[in-house]
Amino acid sequence: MVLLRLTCCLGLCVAAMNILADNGLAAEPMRKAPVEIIFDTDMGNDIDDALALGVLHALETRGECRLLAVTLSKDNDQAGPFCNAVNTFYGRGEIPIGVVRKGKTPEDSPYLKAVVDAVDSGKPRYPRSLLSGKDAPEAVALLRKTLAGRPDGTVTIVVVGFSTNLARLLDSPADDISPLGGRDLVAKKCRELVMMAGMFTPNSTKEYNVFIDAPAAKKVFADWPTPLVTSGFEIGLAIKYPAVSIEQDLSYVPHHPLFDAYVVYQKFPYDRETWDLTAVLYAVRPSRGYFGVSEYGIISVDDGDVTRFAPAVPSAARPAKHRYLTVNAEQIARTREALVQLASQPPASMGAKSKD
Ligand SMILES: [Ca+2]
Repeated sequence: MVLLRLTCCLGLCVAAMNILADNGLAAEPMRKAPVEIIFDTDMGNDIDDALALGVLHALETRGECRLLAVTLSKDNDQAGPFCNAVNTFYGRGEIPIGVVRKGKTPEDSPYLKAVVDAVDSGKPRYPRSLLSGKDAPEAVALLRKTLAGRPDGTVTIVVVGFSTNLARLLDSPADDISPLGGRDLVAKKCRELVMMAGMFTPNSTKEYNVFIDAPAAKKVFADWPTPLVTSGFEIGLAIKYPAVSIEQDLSYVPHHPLFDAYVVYQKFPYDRETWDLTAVLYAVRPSRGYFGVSEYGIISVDDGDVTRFAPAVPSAARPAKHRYLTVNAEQIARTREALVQLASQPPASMGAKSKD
């Protein structure tokens, strides 16, 4: 009898484990090392970059990721200081910041100004140590230094702007930082690239992060040596961040940099697509079922700067390492809720609990 019950119990356990495995949950232990993240952003062009940085800080506070560096693909001197101010707000002003030189979209951004130039009683509203992008290291040098300093196969790069810095990284030569050229350094140190880029629907058109620097995007899709997952335009489009969360959930402080940025980006109140937020959420929590993932294939950029996905051909010489995210109605609701909770989570110093 005891043996029978034990056998049944084991059977149920196996069944439960199978269910967990089917949901992708058993693949990860309950506690694991934080995901090591480099965040490459065109901060200043759209407000979702700012919320995505807030989400990363919340996930780090929860012990789920570690933000190693922030690199900018928007060539504006306030982009780096804005990121430094947000990092400082969340208690992590020491996170290194690298900036692009001779990059795309140098125009000023009202929301960068709203945070960087904010002054109260003669003092900066949002303290920061980086006063101008001119004082920051160049992005590719910082990418190389950051990768070289980490164990092999550990770093996840999340790019939510143009591929300018990543394309230049691939082409970077051996130097004092590393004896490896950029592509070999990426192959050795990077675990995965997660992008917000492209569009993967039957009537796809060209997408901003791709066409603003199409040669760079083409190079990354053609030459990036690690697995790559991208959140296409249609994913963030389907999941809107609610204005009510900006209006009410960030009021735990008199002044919040994400609030100040959000309300000047467009006429407030407005809901905004979560393009970049979806990429960071997937990068840190790939197995939580927030999204579906396509089969492996090869993504390329056509002559019209539109992304094209080709399923893997088993006999092909080129390995198929590219996937894109999908989302259904249930996932849209659940992912939006997760993003709201994360983007509005206070800094650790204000009482947010770390898992540790
Ligand atoms: Ca962006």
